[in-house]
Amino acid sequence: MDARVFEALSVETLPARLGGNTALRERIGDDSNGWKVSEIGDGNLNLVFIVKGDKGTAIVKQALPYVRLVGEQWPLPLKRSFFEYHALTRQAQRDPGMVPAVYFFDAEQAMIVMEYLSPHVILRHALIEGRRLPRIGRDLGLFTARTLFRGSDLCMPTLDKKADVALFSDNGALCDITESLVFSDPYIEAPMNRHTAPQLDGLVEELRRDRDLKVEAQRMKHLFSAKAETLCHGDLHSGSVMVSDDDTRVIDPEFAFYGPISFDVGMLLANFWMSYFSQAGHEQTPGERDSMRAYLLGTVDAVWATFCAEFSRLWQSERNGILYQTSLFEQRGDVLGAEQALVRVLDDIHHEMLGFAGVEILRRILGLAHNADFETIADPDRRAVCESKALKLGRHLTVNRERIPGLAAVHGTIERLYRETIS
Ligand code: SR1
Ligand code: MG
Repeated sequence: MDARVFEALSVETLPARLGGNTALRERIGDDSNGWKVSEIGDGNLNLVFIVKGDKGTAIVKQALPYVRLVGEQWPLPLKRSFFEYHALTRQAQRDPGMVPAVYFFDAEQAMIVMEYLSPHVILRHALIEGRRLPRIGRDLGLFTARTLFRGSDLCMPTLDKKADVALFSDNGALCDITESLVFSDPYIEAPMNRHTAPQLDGLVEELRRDRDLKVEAQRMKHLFSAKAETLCHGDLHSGSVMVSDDDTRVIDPEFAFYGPISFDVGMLLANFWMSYFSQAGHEQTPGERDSMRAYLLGTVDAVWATFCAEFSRLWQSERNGILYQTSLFEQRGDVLGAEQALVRVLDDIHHEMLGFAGVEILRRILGLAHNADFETIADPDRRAVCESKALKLGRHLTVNRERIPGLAAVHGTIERLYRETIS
């Protein structure tokens, strides 16, 4: 690519503009005139091209200088592509094989050339179809434990971690999106908010008048903005995971930032719980998706159990950072002290993660960025029933997170809400 000034790619211009790119040619073949290009971006922000040549296929992802979902009136820095690239390289080191391989990065063009994943599909789409993926609970539990532990002061040399905090602190525009869209806008009449109306009007008004909810949502925002604990993916929902029956990959870490360990885990679990409540809107006959619902709760249990087991393993084998040093515990023969500290750390993560899950659920139904799980339920009455149950769960998790003893209690609440009749 010769132009140093940013220029958005298109299906028509891509072969000519990237025809000289060695990394891409090596992967897909030299004959750029024969490359087949299609644009498949269905996210809120970027262009995503599949480029197929005679030797292979690759993905070209390019940031746009504005929010694609809204338009040019909402400018957004191209530098998010730089943060995505740097997050991908760190995640590839911390949990090898779990993110797409990066072939090339161009900062000026805000463009990443990366591995084409096939026969993978977006996890959210698979769950909407009622497809059960056998590996995701374990794979995502390992991914979150490894990336979040290894990116924190539990493991990293503290000067490296502090330098990385400084590097990622410039991803403020993307944090600002989360700070507004997740933690504040859902609780006021923000101009771009929408909800299923008039069916949910009453409940939405009630939630916006709910003082306890507003206070707790702000406490979650406080944690998000102040607890620079580890390098988070930053947007770990089911649209950021690609799956096949025997492989799981995490994509799109452009929202990467230093934040609480609990943030990614909470966002992820929230998306399984929303999928659970959306299933009733996708079944032809009541109860048809009972086994899918059981699978989703089982997947949440598997993510959390795997996360805890792997985090505990890393606690014992890779706790080389400035926190809870072995010199204070194991090296003085105090193994029980190290275990006690681990229990406290996991306990904090557990309660925080429930709060982050709660606000994620609420914002996907009350705010700007909805999810396809609910949006693809065409009948608004049916959709509203599913959404209102999810809203009640979101409120419960956000407000009561510190008193919820464990996931069994959450799943009891979810099953009760599912059985509840809503007129
Ligand atoms: C304006 S961006 C809206 C949402 O899309 C991204 O995937 C993030 O979840 C963000 O909140
Ligand atoms: Mg994304």
